[in-house]
Amino acid sequence: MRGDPQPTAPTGDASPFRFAVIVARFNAFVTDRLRDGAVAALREAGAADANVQVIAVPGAFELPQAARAAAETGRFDAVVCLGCLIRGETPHFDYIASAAAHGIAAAAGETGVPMAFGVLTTNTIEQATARAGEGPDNKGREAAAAAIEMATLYKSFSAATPRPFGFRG
Ligand code: DLZ
Repeated sequence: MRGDPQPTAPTGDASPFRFAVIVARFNAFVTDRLRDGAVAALREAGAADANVQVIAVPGAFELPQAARAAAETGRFDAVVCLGCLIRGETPHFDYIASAAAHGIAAAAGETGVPMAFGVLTTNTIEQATARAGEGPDNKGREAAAAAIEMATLYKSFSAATPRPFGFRG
């Protein structure tokens, strides 16, 4: 039997953080809803509107470029990347999906700014819209929750007192 695929960690308090929400316009009928879910989740977790900047890019291929550029400004504690690829509709689905996933992971690793992956890769339009509805199953919401959790984690690292290697006290 399949386990619960939803993240189990608490969303946490978004109020100390600044977020970039980067949204691909391609398949906007889905990505607009992912964006709305992400922004709603950030607000509900306490993020001020002034601390949530929504940035549009043409398609999922451009998400890593914009995510990296946003992170390099130093103005964001976390980046939420949102897009939608539908296999039957997208001839180079695998190339774009791979470029987006690897590019976002690389940008997060190299900039030190956490980035959440809210890019749908589905076989059908129905599967995509089912993951972008109102409510907790919206993958934009899930990506926002991941961004809050990671921003909180990174903050805890910077607040931690360094200890010598091997210290056990
Ligand atoms: C070109 C293209 C195609 C065919 N399909 C999608 C898609 O399903 N989802 C998406 O976000 N973007 C798609 N794109 C656009 C590319 O991501 C990119 O914007 C263009 O190739 C320009 O670089």
